[in-house]
Amino acid sequence: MATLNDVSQCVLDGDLDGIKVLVQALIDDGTDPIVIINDGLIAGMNIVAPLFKSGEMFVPEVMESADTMNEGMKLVKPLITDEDIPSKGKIIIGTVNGDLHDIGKNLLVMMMESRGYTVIDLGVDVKEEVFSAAVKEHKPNIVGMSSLLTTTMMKIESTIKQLVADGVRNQVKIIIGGAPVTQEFADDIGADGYSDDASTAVELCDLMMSEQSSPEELSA
Ligand code: B1M
Repeated sequence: MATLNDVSQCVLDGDLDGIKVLVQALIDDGTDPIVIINDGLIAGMNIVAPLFKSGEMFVPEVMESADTMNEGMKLVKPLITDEDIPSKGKIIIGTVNGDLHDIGKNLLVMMMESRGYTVIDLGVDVKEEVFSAAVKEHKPNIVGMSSLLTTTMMKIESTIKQLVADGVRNQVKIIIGGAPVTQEFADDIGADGYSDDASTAVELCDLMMSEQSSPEELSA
């Protein structure tokens, strides 16, 4: 008989075929879909994150695990309503203006989603005003910006300036990352947080959300 531990292990192994069989078996056995998500699928990704951080898993393996989790989610999602899984918070993510690199950003998106965040991925080459319009429209808790080029790093700063000019800077926390970005740079340009890898970025968001009493307070 399939168990929740088998599901977690399957996510860890990135076993796309196995996950469908296991999740369907648990559904057929009458296991609560929310339990399958929290104690099977997400629990599996929670094992992946520290292994990636410690260098015991690499980018392609983490992506396979995230794909496997998503494959399992496809089976359980129709059985639940959105209200059944409260979002941990909303985050807008994009690679900044002029920059087309998205592998690290996509990894971050997958890890954020697997940790229960609602993620709005704006993609690559995201202009300053597009970030700002998205903040106004979606009212996220956090904005994440990725830059991989020394030539586009300053677009993070110009995006922050755009948010200030449009009066929405204080409604969000801002985290930044990408190969050329440093904590010192983040401090200089007035970002709220910096991380050099995707799993620490998720931990940083968890910390920011725990410090944030309520979205209403941030937007006050
Ligand atoms: Co480009 N590229 N690239 N490239 N590329 C680099 C970045 C480069 C360092 C290579 C080199 O010369 N050694 C160099 C930049 C030099 C510099 O600015 N100092 C470079 C260059 C020059 C260029 C072009 C200008 C080349 C050219 O055309 N002459 C061009 C620019 C295009 C553009 O963006 N306008 C270009 C193009 C490309 C490809 C399209 C071919 C491809 C991108 C494909 C894609 O992303 N879909 C590409 C690639 C693949 C790379 C390298 C080889 C790998 C980047 C990568 O995906 N790493 C890269 C060299 C390198 O980094 N070793 C290079 C894996 C990924 C998981 O890591 O994105 O760093 P990374 O993400 C990490 C952390 O940084 C962090 O988490 C991730 C890990 O957990 N992180 C965040 C990332 N974003 C975060 C956001 C956060 C928090 C953490 O909060 C919001």
